[in-house]
Amino acid sequence: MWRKSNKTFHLSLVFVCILLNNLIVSTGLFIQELETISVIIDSDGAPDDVYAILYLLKHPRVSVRALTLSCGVSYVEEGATNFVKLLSHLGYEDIPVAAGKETPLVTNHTFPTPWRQGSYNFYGFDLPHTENKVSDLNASELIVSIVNSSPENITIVALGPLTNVALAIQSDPSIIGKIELLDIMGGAVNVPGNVGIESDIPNYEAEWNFYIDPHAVNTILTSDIPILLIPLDATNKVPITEEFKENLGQVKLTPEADITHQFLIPGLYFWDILAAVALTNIEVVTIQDFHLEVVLDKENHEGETVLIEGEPINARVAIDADRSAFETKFLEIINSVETTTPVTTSNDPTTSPDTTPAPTNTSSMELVVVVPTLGLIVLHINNKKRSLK
Ligand SMILES: [Ca+2]
Repeated sequence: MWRKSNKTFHLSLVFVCILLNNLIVSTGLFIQELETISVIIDSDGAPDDVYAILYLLKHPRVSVRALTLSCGVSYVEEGATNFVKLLSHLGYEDIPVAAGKETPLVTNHTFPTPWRQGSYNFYGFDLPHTENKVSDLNASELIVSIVNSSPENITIVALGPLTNVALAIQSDPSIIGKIELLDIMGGAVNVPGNVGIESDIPNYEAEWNFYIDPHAVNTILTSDIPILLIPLDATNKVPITEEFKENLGQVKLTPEADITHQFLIPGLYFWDILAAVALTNIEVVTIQDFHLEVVLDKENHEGETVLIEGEPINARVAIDADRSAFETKFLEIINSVETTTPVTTSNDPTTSPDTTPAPTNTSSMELVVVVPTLGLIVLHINNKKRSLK
């Protein structure tokens, strides 16, 4: 009798396991939720970079290993200092911040000076003083160090000109094989650029990030790094509206949501944050595979993205975006309330004797899955996170 009951129990257990396995295979849900993406964020310190960074910091599947500052909207030293303060304020002290090269590889292109000067006071966002410092390594050195010492491949999210990433792979080409993905906000493939319409520079073909350092773009496009490109073709579909900002102001529950609300500028676009959300939820964009090149020095076309037919594919390109799906996912993450535990480890090779970057912190989240035949399944997922001050 005992044996029969035991056998029945085991058969039931096998049945449940098969059912769960089929659910996992058919939906991919659990596997997707449990994968962690190890990320270095290379940013040019602009206001829209801020909430892209906050989204990645807050996402339960993303482990941010470092933040590096590229030449771009911010001056690199000011941008790096701003981000050290921001990370300290939010409890992410263990994530190293490094300043990059102040100028592009070859050109003397810059964003308009008044835009750059906003970095002197972090665009009006006041943050408390911190004793934490910018890393002693420069940006490309930190990228190389972290990629080489990481036990798993690293994804780089590039939210500004690609100068730092290009310098990193030029200084150590062996890291190319250890870069899982380079997720780039930049370029304009089948749409006009935004340089000429936002400045007195007569270049109407290039997007700003590609315009600033076309030689860095060329270095990346001619490497073998897997590229996900989020150009203006997709970001034009996600404008920042007064309605979105007003709605966020009414529902914000977290410091990250509050800071995002302060940095949102209606009339502009969700440029960098679309690249961040597409990294975790590719369904918010429509992808086509292309061979892309970039114009280096043709007058008034520097940085123009050129699509070449018949050549090997070198980039997965977002040509459209689902605005509603994007906004929903963005709000879901930036406004999620989680339980957290304190930070205990450091990722900065200049301050930690451990050369293997560890996940930054831990927290737990609950993934609630409704299965008609089994009721609720609640998974507790350990993840890196921070303690909010
Ligand atoms: Ca940016």
